[in-house]
Amino acid sequence: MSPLSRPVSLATAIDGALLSDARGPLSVDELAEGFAGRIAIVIPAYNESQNLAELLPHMPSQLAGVPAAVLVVDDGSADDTAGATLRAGAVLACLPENRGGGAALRVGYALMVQAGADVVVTMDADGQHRPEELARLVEPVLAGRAQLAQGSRILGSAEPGTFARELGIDLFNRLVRLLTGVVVTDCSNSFRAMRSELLPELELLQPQFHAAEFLIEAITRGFSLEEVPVSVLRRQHGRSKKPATLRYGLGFSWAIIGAWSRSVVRRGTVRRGIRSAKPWAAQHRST
Ligand SMILES: Nc1nc2c(ncn2[C@@H]2O[C@H](COP(=O)(O)OP(=O)(O)OP(=O)(O)O)[C@@H](O)[C@H]2O)c(=O)[nH]1
Ligand SMILES: [Mg+2]
Repeated sequence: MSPLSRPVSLATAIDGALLSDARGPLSVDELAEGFAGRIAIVIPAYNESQNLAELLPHMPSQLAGVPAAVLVVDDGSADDTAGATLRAGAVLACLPENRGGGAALRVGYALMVQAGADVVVTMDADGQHRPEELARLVEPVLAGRAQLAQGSRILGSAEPGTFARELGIDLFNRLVRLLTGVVVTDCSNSFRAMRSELLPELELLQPQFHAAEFLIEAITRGFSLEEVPVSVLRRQHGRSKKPATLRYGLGFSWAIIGAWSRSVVRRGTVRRGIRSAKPWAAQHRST
């Protein structure tokens, strides 16, 4: 059977994602060939063709001797994000309509858990995260010191941003620390690496303001965390997908409070012997 005529029916099972690589459509089972036992680098991308064309050729094929492979999740880009992904030899998950970066990441997590990836790394498509730092980022996870390695521009470096952005990062970190009692220095940074076993345990709901929700879920469920110094550069091309400052600030704060409130309710229900639901994981298992 030619690769182009391979069935895609299984691929549509996970949130309608259509999977492909440079050879043609892939099924979820075939995805395992490229990702099982490996480090999966999951990149959500919305209208990032120019950035991906520059970023993807620099992605490593192994980190500390462990093979690595890239999955780009594109939901409804109007540009050639899909073509840039496939031309660079990465695997593409395409969603029929735009759902937000958090929703795109959940599809990536579900696919990588199903494909049997060992470690999942998330990074941005816009060139703000450096492929050269991936090895340093995954090191605590590969060494078994932490289940989640969180990149921190505060411990590392950041190209100067707007005052509002820097103030926001500081306030969000303080809020996470106040609510969870854990010191994190860069809760809005989605450059992170994790053991894939942790993913089905998390209740992730945010379509857009997902970075801190993920962290709070991991912390409040007792997963071990280590921060790693990383650089955050300026976006290379195109425009930020973030909403205006005030809406972003409110949305992000609400996401933090929401994730923390759920953890408080969960602690109560677990004490009473009731298991909490895990929407995306349950959906993923039922497919
Ligand atoms: N698939 C998908 N990816 C998205 C969506 N929104 C944002 N992203 C990706 O998520 C990553 C981060 O998005 P950005 O808009 O750059 O947000 P940011 O890096 O936090 O903000 P800036 O510092 O302003 O660039 C990029 O790779 C985006 O392409 C979306 O709706 N769908
Ligand atoms: Mg960005």
